[in-house]
This record gives sequence, C-alpha cells and structure tokens, in this order.
Amino acid sequence: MFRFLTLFLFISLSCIFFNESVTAAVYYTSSDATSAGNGTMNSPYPFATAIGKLSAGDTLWVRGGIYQSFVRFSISRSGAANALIHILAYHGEQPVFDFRTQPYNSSNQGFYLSGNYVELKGLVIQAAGDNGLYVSGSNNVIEQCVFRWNCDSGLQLKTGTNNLIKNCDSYENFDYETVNSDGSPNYGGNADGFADKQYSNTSGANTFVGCRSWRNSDDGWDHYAKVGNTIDLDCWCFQMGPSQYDMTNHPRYQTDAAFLNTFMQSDGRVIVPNYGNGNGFKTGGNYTSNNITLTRCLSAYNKVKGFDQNNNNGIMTLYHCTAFANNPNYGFTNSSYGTLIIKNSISMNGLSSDRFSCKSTTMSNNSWNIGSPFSDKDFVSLEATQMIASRSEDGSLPEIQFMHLMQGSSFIDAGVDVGLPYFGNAPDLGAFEFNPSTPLFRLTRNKTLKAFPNPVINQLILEFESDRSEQVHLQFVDVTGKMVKNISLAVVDGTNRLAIDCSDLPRGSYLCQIQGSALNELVRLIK
Ligand SMILES: [Ca+2]
Ligand SMILES: [Ca+2]
Ligand SMILES: [Ca+2]
Ligand SMILES: [Ca+2]
Repeated sequence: MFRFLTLFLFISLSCIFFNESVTAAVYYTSSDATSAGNGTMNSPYPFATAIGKLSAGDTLWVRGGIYQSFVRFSISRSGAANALIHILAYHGEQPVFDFRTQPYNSSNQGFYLSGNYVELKGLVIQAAGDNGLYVSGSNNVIEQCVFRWNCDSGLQLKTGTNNLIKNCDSYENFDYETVNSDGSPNYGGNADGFADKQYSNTSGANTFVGCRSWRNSDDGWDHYAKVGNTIDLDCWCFQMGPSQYDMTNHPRYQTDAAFLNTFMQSDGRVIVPNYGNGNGFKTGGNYTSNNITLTRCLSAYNKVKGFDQNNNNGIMTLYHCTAFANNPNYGFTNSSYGTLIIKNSISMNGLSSDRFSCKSTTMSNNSWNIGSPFSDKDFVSLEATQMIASRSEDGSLPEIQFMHLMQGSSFIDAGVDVGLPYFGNAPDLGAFEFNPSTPLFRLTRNKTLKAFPNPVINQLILEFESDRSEQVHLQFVDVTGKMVKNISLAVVDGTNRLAIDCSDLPRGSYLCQIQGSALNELVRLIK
C-alpha cells in the first residue's frame, strides 16, 4: 500500500513539475536594473519590461529596494485558473514602489491591474497621484501588500469579481486636493483604505481577509453604490477621518509644494484640514444592493460610524463584530431598505446611540441583547493602538490583547452558533474567541502581584490587589506548559495576603497565575 501511494505521489508530482517546466518562466526584476538586463537573477529586467513578458504560470521575483516611478505600471497580462501569474517580493526582501513625483491626477494610479489570475505579493505601493493599486480584473490575489500616502483610495476595485485581498494594510491615504463642484474644499473626501464601490457585478464576490485600514481620510472600507457581493473576514478599521494631516514631511510635499504651502502655518508646519467622512465599514449606498458578510471585524475610534448601512439595500450579515468608541458604533438607519442580520457582536463606549433600523432586522446574542452588564473589566486591554502593530512574520494579523475577553467575562460562551468554530460550550461575543487553553499567555491587567520568597521552599506568600470579593483560581504551570497545581482561593476586596503550601511542587521553574473575573496576574517562580 505504502509503495503504491509513493508511486502515485511520484507520478502526480512529476506531472506537476513537468507542466511547470514546460510552461512557466522565472524572471527577476530589481530597482537598479537596466535595459540591457535579460531577466535573470544576475541581470534582471526593469520592472516595466518584466511585466510585459509574463504569461500564465510565470513568476517574477521582485528584489528589495525603492522603485521610483513617474509613470503608472499597467499589468494587463492574464494567468489562468490553474496557473496564476506570480509577481512576488523576493524572499526576505522589501520592494517599495514610490510614485511621489507623479502629478496629482485621476489617471495616475501607481499600479493598474486589468489582468486576471494575477498574484501580487509583498509589495509596498506608495505616494501615487491617485489610487495606489486599481484593479479592474477578476480572480486576482493581492497578498501582504501595503498601500499608503496615495492621493485616492489605497486599493480600489472596479468591475472585477472573485478577487482575494489577503493580509494587506492600507493607511494614511489622503486626496488633499479634492474640491466640490462649486470649488469649495472637500479635501480627503474620497480616499478610502479599501474602495470596492460604484459598479455592478453580481457573480462571485470580492473577499478581504486579515486586512487593516487606518487613518485614511475618508472610509476604512467603502462599498458605496456597489451591486454585488462582498466578504470581509477578520478585517480591522482604526481612526478613519482624522481632522487634519500634517503634510510637512509627506513624501509628495515637493511635488505639490505650490498647493500645500498655502496651508503653511507661522511655525512652518503644513497642516491640511480633512473633510472626509470617517466611517469604518461602509457596507453600501445609493439604495443599491451589496450583499455583504462581515465576520470577526473590528472597528475602533473612527470619526463617525464603526459599521454603516449608508442606504445599502442588500443583505448585511454581521457575525462576531466588535465596535469600540465610534460615533456611533453601528449606524443602520434606513427602515425602508436592506436586510440586517447581526449576531454575537459587541458595542462598547460608542459616542452616540446605535441604530439597527433596516427594512428587516434580525438580532440576537449581541452585547446589547443579552442583558448582562459589562465594563472595561471584561477585556484584557482597551489599548486600541495595538491594532496597528507590526504583523506576524507570515503576514497574518498581529497578536493583540485589545478587546480580547478576560477570563470570567459574561461574554464568554454567550453567543449563538452561527456555524463558525469556537472554544468552550458556545461561541463568545465579539471578534476574539476566548481560548481556555492559553489564558496564561495573555498580558496581565495589573502589576500588583508579588510572590515571595522566590525561589520558594515550602510556603509561598502571594500579595495582590482585588477590587471584589470572590473565588479565584491559582494555577502553576511548568516549563512544558503542563498545569501541575490548580487551587481555588477566596479573595477579598482590597489587599490580599495569602500563604500557599508549595511542598508538593517538584523542583523546577513555574508560571504562577491568579485569575478571577477581574484579576489576571502572572509571576515566574522558581523552586
Ligand atoms: Ca481616483
Ligand atoms: Ca466621502
Ligand atoms: Ca468613501
Ligand atoms: Ca466560547
């Protein structure tokens, strides 16, 4: 049996390699390549030459460095369903495409992708005279790309479908020269982090996974007047619509100095006011139907709505979303249009009242439905700036504590099963499911826990503060992660001083954690 499988695998793999070797070419490009290049690693093509050579299955390795360009790069070649064209940052290197010298103009995108079945991975696209990346093709994969400091939305999708946008960041895009038709300023009124709007495509869906949008002048995600389908999964929005931008050291300052200098203050700083809307997730608009599913999305500190109907007439499904300190957190306000389904979601510290008033609204098991009081003590951290921390090495979202549930929170297991994986007896509320097997590795809320003597001999004294009387758990975990001691303790409101018998613990190194409904502290202990 084993031999048969081996033979089968060998034949299968041979077929794959054989196909690739026949059809797929591998090219290289670098920022200092010359027209004499032949596309090899040692003699790379200039980028504009390279993208004209690509056919289905080919790979273009993009070496690290700054690719300064005045012209936009048009990628019109297409791959195929089983043979994408791959345009990839070379292993461990960071290519940055910088368009700061492009005139501010609606045809001056950085990249224009009209091809289909193209994968772009690991590219930074910045300071373009319009969008960073404009996509009109379908079935493309945009992964681990960064769009920043562009003069319109960082990434704009138009007319295409089945595009996958994964682990991308779009930030501080600002259309600082936009004016209304009467010439009055509307600076910042257009630049969204991710714009997937103003077109009709009802087959398939564009999907965003693990993407982040922050400090863009207009909206985090904008699906205004889109007719079609959209999936936003594990996406985060933070601080959309700042009141102004300091453009003093902006990469485009020299290019647009004539305009920007009209905003120079007496201290020499160039401060441009922002007239953008500042929504987090704008689900649609203009009474058209965008059917959108937002799952485990997080929206915090946006100028206006965290999640916005904006007259979307489609089906809006929100599962496990968390909204914090928006104005308001949820704004579904058109009772004549749209179908809203919202479950297992959290609204906290909103600056105005949430509205859930669509033509049809189905709500259950949300923080405002379950009837339990909650407070900041239900969360490990309320520090939202963690949302824009550096990503993990594989490009996935950073490990954060913001809006993660504290052990003992009434939101744990308070959700209804919507077909998504969960820990414990039931799903939790919000974007982050509490994992009972890893609570030790959460950050501690307070730093009041003292344990002595350390190293301990037989008796350990614990001192800590608690803000309530309750039973708590004291756990000892050894270096292999095994829990070796778990005891229940009664604590009082105020300072606690408890003697713990450790005579049964073998010699070794331990993590000692005390956990209650509002207590989660950890010390390292040696015996
Ligand atoms: Ca534009
Ligand atoms: Ca706007
Ligand atoms: Ca917008
Ligand atoms: Ca759970």
